[in-house]
Amino acid sequence: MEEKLSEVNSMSQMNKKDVLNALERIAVYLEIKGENAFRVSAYRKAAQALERDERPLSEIEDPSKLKGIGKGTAGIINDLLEEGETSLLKELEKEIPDGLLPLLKLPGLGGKKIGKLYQQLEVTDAGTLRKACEAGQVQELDGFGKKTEQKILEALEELGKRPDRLALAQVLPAAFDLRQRLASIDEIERFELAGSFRRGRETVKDLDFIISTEDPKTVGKRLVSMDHITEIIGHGDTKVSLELQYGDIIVPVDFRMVKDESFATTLHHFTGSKDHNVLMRQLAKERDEKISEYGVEEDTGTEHHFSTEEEFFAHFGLPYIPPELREGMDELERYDEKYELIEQDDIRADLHMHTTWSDGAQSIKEMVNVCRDKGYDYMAITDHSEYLKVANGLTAERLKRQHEEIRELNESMKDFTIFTGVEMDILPDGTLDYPDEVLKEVDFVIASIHSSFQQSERKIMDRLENACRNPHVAMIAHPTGRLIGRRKGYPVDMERLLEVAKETGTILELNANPHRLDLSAEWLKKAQDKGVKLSINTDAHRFDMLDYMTLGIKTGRRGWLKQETVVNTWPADRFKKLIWKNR
Ligand code: DGT
Ligand code: CA
Ligand code: CA
Ligand code: ZN
Repeated sequence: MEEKLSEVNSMSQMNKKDVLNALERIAVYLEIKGENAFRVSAYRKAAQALERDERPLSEIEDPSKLKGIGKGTAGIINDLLEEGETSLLKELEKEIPDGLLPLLKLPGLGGKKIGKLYQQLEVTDAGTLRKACEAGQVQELDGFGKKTEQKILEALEELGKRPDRLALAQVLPAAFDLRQRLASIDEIERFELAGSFRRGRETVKDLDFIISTEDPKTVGKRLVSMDHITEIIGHGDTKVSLELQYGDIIVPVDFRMVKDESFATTLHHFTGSKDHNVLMRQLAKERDEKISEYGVEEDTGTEHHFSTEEEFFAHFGLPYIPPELREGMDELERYDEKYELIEQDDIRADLHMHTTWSDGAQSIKEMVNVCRDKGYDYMAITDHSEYLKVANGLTAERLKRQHEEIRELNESMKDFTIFTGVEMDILPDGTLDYPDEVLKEVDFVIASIHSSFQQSERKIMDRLENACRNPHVAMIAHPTGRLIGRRKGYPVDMERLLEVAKETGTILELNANPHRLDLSAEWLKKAQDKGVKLSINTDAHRFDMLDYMTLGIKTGRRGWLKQETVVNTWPADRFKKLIWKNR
């Protein structure tokens, strides 16, 4: 399955979060420049005023009328809204060295302190900061000391360390870009991205490309002269290993070049997993055959080549085992063509997404159009509820108005259904953000946790259970709240949650955002075995994020999900019965 992810950040209009971020960036830049505190705080105050006001930006006609926003800052806000940029920010970006912003991540360093380092010691990035620390210059500055200097050095060390594995989300730009480039190299006959990426793992160590070509020398030369390369690790006749930089992420990539007759076997070998390969080799051995990267050899010396992986598996009397299942567990015995493993074409709806009504970047109509283009039959619009102020969550009143608009739009379409919905916060005390009188009018109510992650497992479970037991709640979104490689999530007794979900008929989500992939494949498997209903959704905040569905499907396949388990593969009327039953 190929990802169709379009370029990230394409032409999105600014939403409230973007504007708040831009104002904060201006404030930080001014601090670094050493501007007076009054001017700096004007931008922070403006951001706070916007954040406090619960209307969407489109409804705030004159920001200067809000308390805390002056004429000057209002002008900047209008620029941001109308142009998506402002000359002030652009000038500051030009003036202040790029390398200073990452230093904000170091503990104890804010805009003011970074300003001192920049102005007095000419620090411009992590490297110059380290040198200044090592020379003992930092401890001499006002407001710094020996201890601070030591702490900064230690933090720099941590910052410089490469993580062992990269989250899927971090390698997507590289995967996307490299696929395009390989497609444009004439000497390449076909290529495929193999390894853990192809198997759909949440994190990867590197990317592995398999390339078939008659002219590996030329291809190799073209590979080592690409953009983004920071280091050539190896450059041989059949293998090129590179490190490429995308944003602040360094991605190691292996390219293996083979003749086309060996492509399928090589692809299989480097798709792995290692454990799956061990199983295949055992199987071959029982038949007095040997699998190598290049083909299958009988003990008579005859070598077999295959033009596809299907033929390779068929040689051993096996069906085509999807890459997501190749983990060296029981896939060889357990998988056959009758197993209705979820696939992209089964998906008829996306049931979790945001619009400009809360913190999304596109209007309802724009999201609807993209979902229709994808060939879906139905969808749900699920903006945030009132509690999530940072995301401009909807009051009951605004929710009602939005749903009127959705119903109207729905009336105008015969072949497509838009369900009204909401992503409602489960509050820290376990109560829900809207009363039942509001919820009973909504088709698809999602409940989710965005706050008080530090609570005990017991408290968290009370919150989740309470939500499941409300007859109007149809689904729990991103059930653990984790962000891969960044945040563990809140403590969940997952066995218990599966039981409650099963008992109450609550759907659990597989959130397809590559930072989340929540639930994980391991829990999906258990959920399905227990008879819990699941749904794969993108949680898109921009229309290009609706493409994340493909990544969700991959994770679902790793969890051996069947089409029937995933409710957004059901026809619209069957889905509608499900969400309205028992209410
Ligand atoms: P990772 O760690 O995310 O890069 O995971 P993989 O699976 O992509 O691992 P990688 O890049 O080291 O190797 C790609 C595949 O090549 C791996 O899944 C199976 C195959 N492979 C690599 N080394 C061995 C080996 O020593 N024995 C066997 N049987 N297969 C191997
Ligand atoms: Ca790999
Ligand atoms: Ca590799
Ligand atoms: Zn959401």
